[in-house]
Amino acid sequence: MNALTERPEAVPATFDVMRLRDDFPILERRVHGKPLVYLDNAATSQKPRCVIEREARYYAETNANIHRGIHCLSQEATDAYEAARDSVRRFINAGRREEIVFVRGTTEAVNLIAASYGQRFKPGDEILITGMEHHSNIVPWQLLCERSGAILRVASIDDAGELDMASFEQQLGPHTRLVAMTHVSNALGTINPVRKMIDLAHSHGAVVLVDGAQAAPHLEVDVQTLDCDFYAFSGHKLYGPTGVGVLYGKAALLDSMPPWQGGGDMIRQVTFARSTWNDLPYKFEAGTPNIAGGIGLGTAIGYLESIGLDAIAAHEHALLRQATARAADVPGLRLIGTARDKAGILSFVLDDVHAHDVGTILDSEGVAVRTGHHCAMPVMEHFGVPATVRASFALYNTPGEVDALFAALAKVREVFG
Ligand code: 7TS
Repeated sequence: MNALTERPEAVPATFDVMRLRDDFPILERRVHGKPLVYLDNAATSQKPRCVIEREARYYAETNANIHRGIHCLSQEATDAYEAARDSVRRFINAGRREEIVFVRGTTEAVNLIAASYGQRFKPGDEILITGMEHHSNIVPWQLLCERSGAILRVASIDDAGELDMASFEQQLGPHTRLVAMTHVSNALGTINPVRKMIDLAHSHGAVVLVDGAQAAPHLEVDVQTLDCDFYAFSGHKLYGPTGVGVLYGKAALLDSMPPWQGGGDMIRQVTFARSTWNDLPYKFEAGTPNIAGGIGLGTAIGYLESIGLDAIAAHEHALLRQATARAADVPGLRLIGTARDKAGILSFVLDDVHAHDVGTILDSEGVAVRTGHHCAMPVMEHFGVPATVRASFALYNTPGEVDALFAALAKVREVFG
């Protein structure tokens, strides 16, 4: 699958899911005496041994602060951290390494843009988002609107959970300064036609931030082909560590933006009268970062590249097809999110059983899913449900695990009649 066609190819014969599972120590665990069936990957994915070992090795052999020591360990740590930045650059095909800003995660990336780029917003300026955003791509804009007098607009979604393109086009106008949309919806699985949306936004002179939290682990992302201005994602959903993520920004834009946090590393010179800023990307990286996390993210990216995003996308899509077909046979099951282009996310409700009760019974069978509003309350409101059950797939999930999910759902039916 790639960002342009968004159509999965066949799973290549070289993709051996049972062999890949051996890379993930946690998958050997049992939960409540049952084998763990981990289907909560949209919340966070499990970590391959190479990532776990890389972080441990960093602390055991290299640990030092970066960008400041002349001593050997500090230089080695700096080299490893900066090599991870190069891996990220290659992974999303950014043109320059200065365009890769390490942050804590997608949430922090969006807040960075709102705090820094947002300083130029004036009363009457408009920010356009979609009706399927995660709270982290809603609330920072609401805060910015309160500060600046800007107006938040929302393009609606339809009952399949697809973006209403007519609404999107209608909401774009001469006052639209920024468009921020998710690449893949975490609550619905919808893959948005981001390339087209970006082109439309640009034709109205707006800059575009893509929330790639749910896309980067599952689709090939090429920020130059997309021509997005900003792209954000989190390491922990990408088989990497928690507490590290990425903000990609076009160099000219990042250059034009003020820092958002002050402190060490982000300055060139400090006097009590005034300070000047470091070059990109360090201008946006105040203080000691998550060094081990950044290095671990670089390892996770190497791991993903060794398997191939196309193969992963095809495998996950096959699981989604299997699960969607099985869901049709479960009495009272209503799918929430039936877009034509979907990533490996199956969100649903059972007509007479609360999602939390479903989740609890699934957990007792060893099946880990997320239940709730998935930090996308407006999506729940659109579909008129308080919560859904969400199974989300990763590269290590198997057809047998999809069967286990539906066997556990049959238990729910037994309990609730
Ligand atoms: N954007 C989307 C589309 C997300 O799915 C998430 C996290 C975020 C932003 C925020 O990412 P963070 O790493 O900064 O927290 N989504 C979920 C989820 O679906 N279940 O738990 C977290």
